[in-house]
This record gives sequence, structure tokens and C-alpha cells, in this order.
Amino acid sequence: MKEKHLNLINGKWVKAASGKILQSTNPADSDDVVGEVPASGKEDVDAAVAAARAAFDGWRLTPAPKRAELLFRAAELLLKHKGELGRLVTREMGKILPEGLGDVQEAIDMAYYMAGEGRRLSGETVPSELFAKDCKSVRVPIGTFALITPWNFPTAIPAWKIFPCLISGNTAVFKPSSYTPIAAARLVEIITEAGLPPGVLNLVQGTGEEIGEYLATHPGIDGVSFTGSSAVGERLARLCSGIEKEISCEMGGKNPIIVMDDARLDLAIEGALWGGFGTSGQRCTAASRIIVHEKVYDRFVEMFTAMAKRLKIGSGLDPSVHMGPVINRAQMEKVLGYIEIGKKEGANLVHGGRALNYGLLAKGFFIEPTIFADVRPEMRIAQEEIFGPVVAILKAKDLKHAIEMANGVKYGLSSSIYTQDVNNTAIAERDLDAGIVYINAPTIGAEIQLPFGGTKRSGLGRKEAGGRGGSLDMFTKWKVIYRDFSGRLQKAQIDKE
Ligand code: UN1
Repeated sequence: MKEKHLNLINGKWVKAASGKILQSTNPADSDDVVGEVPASGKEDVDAAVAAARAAFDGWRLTPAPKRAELLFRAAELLLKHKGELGRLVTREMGKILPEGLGDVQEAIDMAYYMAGEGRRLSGETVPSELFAKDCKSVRVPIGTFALITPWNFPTAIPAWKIFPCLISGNTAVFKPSSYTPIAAARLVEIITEAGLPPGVLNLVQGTGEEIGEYLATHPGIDGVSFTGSSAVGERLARLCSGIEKEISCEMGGKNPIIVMDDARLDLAIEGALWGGFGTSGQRCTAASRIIVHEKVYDRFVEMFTAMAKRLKIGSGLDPSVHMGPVINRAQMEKVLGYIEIGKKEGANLVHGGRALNYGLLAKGFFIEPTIFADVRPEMRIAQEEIFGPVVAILKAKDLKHAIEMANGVKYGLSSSIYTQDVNNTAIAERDLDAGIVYINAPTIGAEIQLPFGGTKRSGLGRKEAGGRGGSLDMFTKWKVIYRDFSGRLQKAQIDKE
């Protein structure tokens, strides 16, 4: 069934002004057209930004607990539609169904969590040094945000942005990836069923080339929250600096799992398979490097390869399948290109390496789970983000050497260590230069109630998701209020009594 969806501007579902459309297809079967959406242009962005700006005052002045009621309702509606939406995520993006459902669950979790923030959003009240005077800091909304999201988490990442943005009292123009527009459209349809006032959340579908940069740098936009490639994020950050726009970018990763000689190898292998090949390696948190202690290196490579050989590849809707396709032909070619680079660099291809283009699989973009052993840290396949099912295994002499290699890349999003030694865990926790450190768990699976984001070229600006240092800092600014009720002029730092 082909779905047709529209843009949402000022509470109305509308076509692109040009009437153009873009189609979304199933990466497991390119004959399966999932649906179509408007291919928006600049005038559509202008209309959405104007609507969001017009809605700002009304929304800002709506008490946060009232805003929260709408978010609670949205969470309940998402829960009701979880099965439908999860299947759509799988059909449009390719990840296996349990992951599609997990994607939606992450959106639901974020909706409930941020709804709860409606009764917190707390600042500080502190004493004044002066008589009959009080002081407090409060969080206030920033204005109208551009929310620009990738295709690998078609509902979770939009939810990471939409819910904290709205609970804080901002309005939004949401531009999802043009590869997963249908899941984004359904997400917005479900959220707006909760009864959001017109203009608070607007949806503009289209390509990054056509409208991404235009939206991010639009004079009516006060802040930008972007998740995607480092190249695009860094470009947007450069463009936004100097034009008074808040910008936060979540970008790439080259996330390592360290496996020590005292690790439980069965656990480490299971974790590496999930971290490396889950979502076909298309997570910014994917475990694309496994750094193994030399004492267990050969055994690890042998056991890990044996397990990877058992992974069944196919449509994510087939319950017997472990790994789905990559998102599209361009991504498949990019990944295959990196596999060639790995071979040329002299890494040892121990498993996989090919596109699976026979039978039904030929209609989709399937790549074998691919493992390179004996990878040296300076090789491109150990340095650059591939965003596909390709894992590089490196050999370490000891923990210090392992951490050096783990940190020796330009990224620092997620990291992990498998060890049974408490001292090793403490050293890894202290010295891994990454936004997230997992102990005896792979690099994927961050929970929404903690900040999400990385160091170095993995992130710019504020972090996403919850907790102290999370996205409320991205979507609010601090205002400090002093109130003098002494009835006279008091001078801070100067008055003596
Ligand atoms: C991403 O890879 O872009 O931690 C986000 C995880 C997920 C989110 C990943 N909760 O793997």
C-alpha cells in the first residue's frame, strides 16, 4: 500500500507550493514504494517558519504543565500506534522489526519523560546579599527551532528533539530525512492528534539539498538541532555562527569496544555482534572497531567470525532475519567502496565483503556482515565512519595501548570495555574520551533519561536527551531575576547594611 502524506503548516495539511512530490521506497525491496510526500521548496519553508513564529507567544505563555498534558496524550497515542509505526519504520528504513518497535519505544519514552519535565523545568532560588530582595534563575524558551533529523532512527531521533523543544515552550519546524519521510509524517500525525495548537509543530518534507540549509539559516529560526553527518553538521554550524543562532549537532562516530584478556568472551562476542551489525551498522553509536587484547585475539576473531556467519540477512519484516539492508544504493556503494579500501590497505578480510544480489535480495541493498582482522589504527577503515555492517578488529598489547587506539580517532561518541577486572573498568571510565562509556555492554542502546552526545567531531553544542546537561539546556536559555521589595535603592557589593 502506498501512503500519501502532506506538509503540516499552521495546523493544516498542505502540498508543496510547487506541487512536486518525492517518493520513499523500501530498502529491502525497491519495487515497494512506501509512499509519497511533498518535495518542498523555499516558499514552503518560509510559510512553516512564519507559522511557527506566530504560534510562539501563545505557546510560550501556555503553562508548562498544560503543555505537558498534550505530550502525555501524544505518548499514549504513540503507544497505541506502536505496532503500526514500528512496522512502518522497518519497511521504510530496513532495520529488523524488533528494532523498528524499539525505535518507536524510544520515542514513547521521550514523550513521557519530557511530559514529566512540564512540572519541573526548574531553576534555582538563592538568597540575596541585600535586605528584602530575592533572586532566582528560570529557564525560558529560545523561540522557533529548526529540527533536522536523519533516517537511521526515523521516530526516535525526531522525538528526542520535538518533545524537549515543545515542553520548553519553543515552536518548531521539523524537517526529517527525505529517505524516511513516511514514518516522520505518521509520527507528526499521531502527535498532532493530541491537540497541539496550530503552528506549534510544523512539518516540511524535502531534501537536504533543497531546503536543509535554507531552513537552518532562515532569519526566522532562532535555534537549530541537527543530527546527521559531520560534514553537514560542521557546515551548518559554520553558517549559523555569527548569525546569532543556537546550534547543536550530533554527528558521526567510530566507536570502539575493548575486549580485555579477562573478559567473558561469550558476552563480548554477543555484544560485538549486536553493536557492530545491529541496524546493519547504521547507528552513530555502532561498534565499528573491536580492540582485542593480544592474549585472546585469535580466539576472539575465530569465535566472532563463526557467529557472524550465522547471521541471516533479509527483509527486516521476516522474523527469522537478524540483519536488514542498508538504506539505499548510494550507501551500499559507499560501504562497498570502504570494503575495497580495507582490502587495498592490507587488512585481513575474514568474513563477508560482498553485496548480496541474488534472488529476492537483489531487489534490496544487502551487504554481508563484514569483518576485517589485523587492522592497523592508521588505516582508513579504522579511522573513518563507514555507517554499514563493517567491523574492524585491532590487536592491543595491554589496556593502555587499547585506550590509546580507542581515543586515536577524530570522533568520540560511544565506547565500551569488556573486562571482569574492576580496576580496568575504572581506568577505562576515566580515560576513554567519549560521551558515553559502556562497561560489559556494547556501544549502542543509550537510554533517554541521560544526556546523549559525544566529544571531538561527534558533537557540537548541547547534548540531546534527558537529565542534567541534556536537551533542556539545548532548548532553553537561562534568565536571572532579582526582585527588590525593600522600597529603597539598595546597591549590591556596596551597601554595608
Ligand atoms: C544514533 O545512532 O544515531 O544509543 C542514535 C543508541 C540509540 C540511539 C542511537 N538509543 O544506540
